[in-house]
Amino acid sequence: MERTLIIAKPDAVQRGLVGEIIRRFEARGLRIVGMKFMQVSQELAEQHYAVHRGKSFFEPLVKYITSSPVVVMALEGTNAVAAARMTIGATKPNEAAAGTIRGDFALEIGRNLVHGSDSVENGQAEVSLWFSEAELVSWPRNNDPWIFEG
Ligand code: IDP
Ligand code: MG
Repeated sequence: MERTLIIAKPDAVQRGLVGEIIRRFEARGLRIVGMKFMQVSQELAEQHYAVHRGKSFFEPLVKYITSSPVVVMALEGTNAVAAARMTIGATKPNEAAAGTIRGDFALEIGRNLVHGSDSVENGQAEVSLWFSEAELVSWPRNNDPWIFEG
């Protein structure tokens, strides 16, 4: 089953939007297989955002994600990566559609509330970066047959 890594970033935690964010992914049908509240280290932030190293926003981005605690989740489901990205909305909140998390709750790119993996490959890699095997739970959900056809 496809997996994606979701982070409710520091602004989401500080603004009390964690429940609202989790609610949207749960309602979508994605199955939670890992979740934790944590302070992100400089090292983990730099690893997670390694692809952006050298860009003008890299340092502010690392500062943002390490500025205050986050809630990180591993979610599973059919097309989990693409579905979660649609639920999150465009990177620039001013371009994010109404009805998406960013489109409903955010205004600026540097305070865009949520991270979601951007490819199936990165979904697997990011879940492995943020969670140990022992922190991930594979479980059958009672309503799976009403969400997953196959
Ligand atoms: P994504 O989070 O929608 O996948 P990415 O392009 O991967 O977007 O960028 C990672 C994060 O870096 C964004 O969510 C945003 O917080 C921040 N970011 C990206 N581009 C900029 C920018 O031009 N200015 C400030 N922050 C940016
Ligand atoms: Mg990205």
